[in-house]
Amino acid sequence: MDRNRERLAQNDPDVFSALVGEEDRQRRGIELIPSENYTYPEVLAALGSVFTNKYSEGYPGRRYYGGQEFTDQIENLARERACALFRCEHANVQPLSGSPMNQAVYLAFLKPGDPILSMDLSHGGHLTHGAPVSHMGKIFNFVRYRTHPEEEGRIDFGEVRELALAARPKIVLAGYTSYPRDYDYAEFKKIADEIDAITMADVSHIGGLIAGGALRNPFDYGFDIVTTTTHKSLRGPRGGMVLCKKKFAKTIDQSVFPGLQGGPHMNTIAAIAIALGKAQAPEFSEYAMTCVSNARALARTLISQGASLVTGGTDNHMLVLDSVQSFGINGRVAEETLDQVAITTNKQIIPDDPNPPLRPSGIRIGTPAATTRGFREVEMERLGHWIVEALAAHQDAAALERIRREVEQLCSGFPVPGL
Ligand code: DSN
Repeated sequence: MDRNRERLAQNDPDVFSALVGEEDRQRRGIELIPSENYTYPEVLAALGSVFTNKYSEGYPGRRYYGGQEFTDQIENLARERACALFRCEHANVQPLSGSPMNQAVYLAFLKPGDPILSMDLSHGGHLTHGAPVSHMGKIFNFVRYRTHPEEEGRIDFGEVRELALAARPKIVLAGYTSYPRDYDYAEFKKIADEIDAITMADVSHIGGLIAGGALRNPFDYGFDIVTTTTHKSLRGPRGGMVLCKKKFAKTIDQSVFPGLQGGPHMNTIAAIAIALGKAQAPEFSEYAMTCVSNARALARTLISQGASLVTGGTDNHMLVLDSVQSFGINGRVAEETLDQVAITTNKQIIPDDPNPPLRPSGIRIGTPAATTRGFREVEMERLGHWIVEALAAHQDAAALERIRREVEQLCSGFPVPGL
């Protein structure tokens, strides 16, 4: 045991026992929540480092506190690596996580009441894309596009254009949190150009897949601003980045600090630099491609067993399973059933869901964490069979117990990084 861990065990056994419990949970079962991952041991080391002691308001070379030679080094490194990886001109790596990251962009360009076009939460958009319950949804006038069953659950760009021409939003936002397809950024850009709007993509879920070349990069289609969290498919610490064209750099930087935030979390920025460095290696590209091929293998298995997936499949790392249609159970029951067999997923509303968010009609399933752990198509197929078996037998305690043992047996052959 390392010295700091030993001190924690001795000095705060309550926190230590929860930590050990969580390590055991992560080791025993498999994580299939699409927004989660197992980060690198190096990232864990940086997060627990003395960079957490430091206040660094401002930006490299222009700080409000002394003692910044090493914080400047790591923030510059993170910014340079982000720009190289995403082929962009400027990166702000200070957002504390996804919500402030998106808020900083809105507050940089919009006044209260201004229109912005985004994906409806109930059709796959994120809470921070203007859900009525969010503060941003109350401050700005979010106009929402949706997906359509007659378009196989895809976006209808005719509708996006009509909404854009009618509302004349200042920002056209492409981004999702529960949509298993890639986006056609060229179409969004064409529509935004017609009304002279800023193009913003929130690629939080797929940042790692874009960095690894497995999905389209919005900057290749002329987008102005891309936001991404760093802890999902990018495999870094919990944090956020705003990437943009040079002409927006100053406005974005001022909006993050001093506009919205105070001191950046320098231990997180050190960890972001590490994750971005790892993402520059050729193996990361292989990882990104495997997240996608694993998702396809899982989708094929589920569909072949009669399960119903929103949009009929996946282009990315994520599947949205309609548990009501497939197994006659709501997403909460499905999530709890899979918890019992050591497979972690999350309940999820599906487009035009008649059920409420805490008892929605589906679950989300994703591959980034399982892929990090070394799962390949053969393991995804086994998981697919267990998922179907467990959901179909959700009231059969003996069957669930047997499946749990089988899942744990499989997981024992795939160590969690850092554990
Ligand atoms: N909560 C994240 C997700 O699961 O998609 C997004 O913030």
